[in-house]
Amino acid sequence: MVPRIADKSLLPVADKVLVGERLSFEDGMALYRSSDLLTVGYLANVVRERLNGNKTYFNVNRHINPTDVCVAACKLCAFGKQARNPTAYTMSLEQVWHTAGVGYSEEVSEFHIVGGLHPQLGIDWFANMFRGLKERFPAVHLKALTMVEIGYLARRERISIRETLQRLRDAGVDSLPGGGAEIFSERVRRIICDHKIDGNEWIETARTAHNLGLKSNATMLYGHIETDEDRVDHLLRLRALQDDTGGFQTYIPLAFHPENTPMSHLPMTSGFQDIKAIAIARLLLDNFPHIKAYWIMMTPKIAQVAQRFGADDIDGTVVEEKIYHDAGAKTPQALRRHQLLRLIREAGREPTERDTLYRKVSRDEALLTLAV
Ligand code: V47
Repeated sequence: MVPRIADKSLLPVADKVLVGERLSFEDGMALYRSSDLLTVGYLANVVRERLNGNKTYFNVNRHINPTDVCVAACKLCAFGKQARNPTAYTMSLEQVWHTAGVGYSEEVSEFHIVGGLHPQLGIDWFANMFRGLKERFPAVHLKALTMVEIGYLARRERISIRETLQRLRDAGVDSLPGGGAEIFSERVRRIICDHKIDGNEWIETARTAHNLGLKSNATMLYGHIETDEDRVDHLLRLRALQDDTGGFQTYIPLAFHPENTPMSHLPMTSGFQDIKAIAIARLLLDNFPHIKAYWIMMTPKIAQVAQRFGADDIDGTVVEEKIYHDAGAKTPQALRRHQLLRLIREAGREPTERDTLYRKVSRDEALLTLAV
């Protein structure tokens, strides 16, 4: 039974969603223009349950940011610093390996490794870092380097994107995270991140990774100076690539955090916008298996509600997040496993621990209750 639809402009969209028909650019615009959050969310939840039933996925992961030195100076970012900034840091390889081990337990299944575009760190440094991590933590999946870092390394080394990815894969990289996509619109990119690869290069780098058998994620940064048209365009360009390669696993909408950035005059996104970003993504990205409500960015409270509005993943324990906390995020830097389980269960969902490739991870619950 379909609930009463308050916003009649959504009727044609609802008809399509309920029979599994693909939505158009205009449908995406109708969804963004609508304030009928309950209808948008209801439709997204139908698709979410069709694809993922009652499961909400999470993982036990650790973020590692080897350096915050960055040549790009993006207006959206509070994390990257110039090398001469006295507060900038770059870890030695030993420090990276040590950081990976801090708080490490057999439970950790993923290291999420991203950093700035450091002019002195070449591909050999990264390859050694990944080899060293694999030697020390052979069972941990390395989800590392955004398309932007791959593009920068390739240019720096004067080698192709394909060769860059091959060399990093041979050194231990198992998949790529979804960062750096920001918003593909040229007009907006010129203002918020003009020194990094453009939208087409991001897409083509992802295509090359997928063609080499490397899975990746995708993101969109919203809540700054982009329009609804830019958002829908971004999502449809991701959908088109996914039609070609099938290499994306999950999509993560990232709300802009303005504090400590050159765009600090902009307001934070609202809960309404955050929930809409999840729900509309679930509806437009019909070929993405998963939509993640990243609790660090959305707050645990909104990420929990999002599990009824299209999301089926809440990310992981994270441990030591820097990019959002440098930009003023007030969320904790880590959540324990039992806290994630509680959030998910209270949303009426079935917590399902996964590895990075969404394979189910089974644990001995009796041992875990001792560990939490
Ligand atoms: O690439 C940077 C964004 C991204 C700000 O793939 C900002 O599983 C908001 O990509 N306000 C990094 N956003 C985070 C990211 C991510 C996170 C969780 C999971 C995965 C995954 C990927 O954060 C950056 C950039 O797009 N970002 N600065 C800021 N001030």
